[in-house]
Amino acid sequence: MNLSPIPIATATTRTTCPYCGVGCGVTASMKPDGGIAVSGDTAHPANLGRLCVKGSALGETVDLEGRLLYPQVRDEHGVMQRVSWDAALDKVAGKLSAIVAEHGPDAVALYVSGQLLTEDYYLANKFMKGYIGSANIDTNSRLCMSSAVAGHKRAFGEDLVPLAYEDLELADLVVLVGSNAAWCHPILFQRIARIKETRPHARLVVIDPRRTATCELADLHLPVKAGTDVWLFNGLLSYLAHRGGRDDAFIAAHTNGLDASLAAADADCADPATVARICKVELADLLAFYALFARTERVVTGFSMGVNQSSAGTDKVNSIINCHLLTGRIGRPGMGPFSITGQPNAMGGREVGGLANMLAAHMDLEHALHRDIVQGFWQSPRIAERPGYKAVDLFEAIDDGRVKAVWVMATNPMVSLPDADLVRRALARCELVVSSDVIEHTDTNALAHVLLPALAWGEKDGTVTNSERRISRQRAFLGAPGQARADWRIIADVAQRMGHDGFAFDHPQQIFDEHARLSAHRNGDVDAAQAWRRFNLAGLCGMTRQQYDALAPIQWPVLRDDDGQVHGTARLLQDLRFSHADGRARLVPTPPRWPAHAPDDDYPLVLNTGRVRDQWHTMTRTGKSATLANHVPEAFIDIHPQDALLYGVREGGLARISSRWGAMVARVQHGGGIARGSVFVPIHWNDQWASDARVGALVNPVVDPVSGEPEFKHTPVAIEQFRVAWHGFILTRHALALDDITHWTRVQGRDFTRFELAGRKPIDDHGQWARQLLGVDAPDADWLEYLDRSAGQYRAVHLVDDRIDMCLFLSSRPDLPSRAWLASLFAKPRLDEADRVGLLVGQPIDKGADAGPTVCSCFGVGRDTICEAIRSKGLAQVSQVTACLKAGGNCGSCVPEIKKLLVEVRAEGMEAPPTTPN
Ligand SMILES: Nc1nc2c(c(=O)[nH]1)N[C@H]1C(S)=C(S)[C@@H](COP(=O)(O)OP(=O)(O)OC[C@H]3O[C@@H](n4cnc5c(=O)[nH]c(N)nc54)[C@H](O)[C@@H]3O)O[C@H]1N2
Ligand SMILES: Nc1nc2c(c(=O)[nH]1)N[C@H]1C(S)=C(S)[C@@H](COP(=O)(O)OP(=O)(O)OC[C@H]3O[C@@H](n4cnc5c(=O)[nH]c(N)nc54)[C@H](O)[C@@H]3O)O[C@H]1N2
Ligand code: SF4
Ligand SMILES: [Mo]
Repeated sequence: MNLSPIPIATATTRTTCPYCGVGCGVTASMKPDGGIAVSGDTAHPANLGRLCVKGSALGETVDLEGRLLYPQVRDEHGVMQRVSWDAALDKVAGKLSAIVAEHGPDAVALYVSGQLLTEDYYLANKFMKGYIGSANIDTNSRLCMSSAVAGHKRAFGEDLVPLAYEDLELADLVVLVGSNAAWCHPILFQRIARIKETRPHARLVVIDPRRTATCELADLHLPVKAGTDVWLFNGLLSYLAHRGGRDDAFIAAHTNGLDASLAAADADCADPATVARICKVELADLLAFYALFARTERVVTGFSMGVNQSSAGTDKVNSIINCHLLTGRIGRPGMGPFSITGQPNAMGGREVGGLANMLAAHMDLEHALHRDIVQGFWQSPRIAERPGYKAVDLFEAIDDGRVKAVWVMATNPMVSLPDADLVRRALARCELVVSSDVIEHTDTNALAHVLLPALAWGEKDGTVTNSERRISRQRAFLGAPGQARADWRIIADVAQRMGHDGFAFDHPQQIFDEHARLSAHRNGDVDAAQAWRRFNLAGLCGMTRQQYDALAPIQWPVLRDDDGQVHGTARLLQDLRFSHADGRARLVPTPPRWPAHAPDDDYPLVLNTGRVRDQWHTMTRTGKSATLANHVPEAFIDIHPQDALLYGVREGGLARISSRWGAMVARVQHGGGIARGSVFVPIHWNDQWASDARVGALVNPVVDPVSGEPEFKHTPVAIEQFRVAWHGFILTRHALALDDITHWTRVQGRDFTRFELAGRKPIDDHGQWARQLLGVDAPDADWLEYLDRSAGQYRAVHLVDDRIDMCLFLSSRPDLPSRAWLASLFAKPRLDEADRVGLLVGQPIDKGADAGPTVCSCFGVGRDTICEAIRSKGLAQVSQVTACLKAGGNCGSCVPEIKKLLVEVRAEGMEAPPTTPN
């Protein structure tokens, strides 16, 4: 089968990156070899032409390998069978109708995603709330942005992100709380980094329990004890109120709630020494931060998952916003609280009301007038009247049978929800599990009864909204592969089969128009004062298809002035009119409280989970790219060296961590800037990529009481050595069955797949074992092998026509040869004698042939190459490294790491730093 994407556009197409909430503009065009060339769109205001490494590697992820291309239904033997669209849609519609008829609308649910386009999202929400008549639609944004949404609603009366990216450049102080923006929002972070070059007085403070790449450029890093942010910001509120910085005129004219909030803050946090002790930061550093905040007018406080994903997430958000309200630092250039959104359309989902406790267009489910407005506009037969299940509750309701059917769209809950083993059990019990996805084999799809193939990025067409409320078009430049259909169309197909009108669309522009009209519907009417909302797309109503296709990125609210001119809004709240009925903002009392579960003797460490630079979530798309696999090739458990000693685990070896909910195995590493008492594990790896590295299985399912967002960053765990008899790895051009191997992990290479292995069962006959595993049985095969039984080392190589076909290395210890060097042999059309000798010796014969683990993914520059250049050429600055090796010269995501290497090489007296095997 041809796995190339199908071009439909001849010219360059301007579209938007499908990964993070920065929302960078991308241009895509065909390369002469049939591949897709992707570059940054210089005209897009979010990135002005820059892309991070994930965006730059998009072209590597659009092939059809692994794609879900046809509808499938599980047969009575549990085997997936390809079926026609009619059969699949009839099955979904028929079964949903039957369950609703028998058990009522609340017995079915949709679980959707911030990776849907606004048009898809709008329709899913309309289908569920207006036609099925239940609010059982929740989204993975519950796991991500819901604390920010709840915090905004409490403070502002509406879910508003007041500022624009430009405000970060106008700020004199940027505070990043629980955000590793250098890795997770790289282009935004580079905008911050560049201000420091042009305005050296500007300051960056990072508040994170880990010393992340983001801290490399910070003037001050406060390594707070996990979960203590509310103490820190209550302490700041108290400091500002009593020692200077408060804006009494603003407080009197525009806020409520000061007294109660200040009383709550003063009660526990008035004394900085106490706060410093609780937060485990140096008192001098804390006071330096408080004083800097107090004296700097233009402050932006950016926050992300270290804030939201907490059992006190909403209070963390409000404790931050309180400080901006007390100082009146909102609605003006260069200042304000700034929720940094994760997914490409986290914001679009909020606009259409995709959460189980919201209605469409920023209206409230629990408000009778709002329900009337929405139902009247939709002319729908019903409207949900009470909130549905939030994500974690939803899967519990599936587990105990209250919900009997779930349709999952564009998310992978088997990996990304807390207590993920419960999710497995729930889905296995559920009468009907439908999954709309673009990839065939995912952990969630393995449990689905019906798989519906959706169009992927590059094929789909619609709009997304980024962190600064900017609506941008995603445009198709590839044709629909196989029988894949747009998500909105699949929803409309099912709705219509269930007998619902209101879904007769044949282009996303019509859906966008309906969404825009609803946002303006009775918005600001005198007889509907309680339905006034900032979210308004009046200026985008009635666009023609051509206008929609040509839509330039624009920030909402989008209004039309008296001359008919359409204009967006860069900065909100300049008029200081908040969306509460009295027009005022609220300071919210946030009495501090500890995370739900504290470590104890059985589970003495705190598990913190998050992202690495070059992977996206459950790796269904980024996992395909060899460029992106290099930076962090396998899952790891980052632990402080002293804790490693204490618990008997060793860097480079395997360890098992377990919690009351589940367990996983990964490689131990140091160097992630982690404090004692905690471990950090990336969220990305799952059953498609490793035998046992799904961290969601361990995460406690405790949620924030207001937002329902899970406590992803704080689960008590235990760690122990994972004992094995041998370690090994394979690089191969072929598929492999590894069912009998104790532990494995898979890494995408450019011309091969790499497997890291470890086994419990000792191997007797290495040669026979290796030939069987690799499937090399021909007696005349070009097979080289070497065994040193006493050292416990074995190496085997299979060549075909002098070209390397596969190689396997085993050792009783995890001290195996460099994979980077072996990978380079796969690019060679034939191996020479030196390569063959090197293979058997287990290291390159030429000095310098080993680049080490990749630091710069854009130019493929390894750590050893960089360290060697620093040493031999006496380099002292990142710019010199870039001039010499190009590293760091494209997307810039690796600049913090190069900086660190410069320091380390010099500090260690010309020794390269140790790392895990690459
Ligand atoms: N490379 C990459 N980029 C991404 C994504 C991806 O998968 N890969 N996903 C996108 C999505 S959906 C999201 S939501 C964003 C997430 O972006 P971020 O929120 O920046 O990323 P995380 O790594 O989840 O967590 C951020 C930091 O919170 C810290 N933290 C943990 N506990 C606490 C605490 O109690 N207090 C404080 N102050 N900090 C704490 C962690 O140590 C971590 O460094 O990234 C987006 N961008
Ligand atoms: N332990 C831990 N867990 C976490 C987090 C954490 O920090 N720690 N973070 C949470 C956060 S913030 C988030 S956002 C979630 C993300 O978690 P998920 O949403 O589960 O992760 P993804 O891998 O992005 O899943 C997207 C799925 O949709 C598919 N897909 C891609 N494009 C399309 C499309 O156009 N249409 C359809 N129908 N399918 C598509 C992909 O193949 C993939 O299977 O993880 C959450 N889980
Ligand atoms: S920062 Fe990177 S991942 Fe995020 S939108 Fe831009 S290019 Fe895409
Ligand atoms: Mo997210």
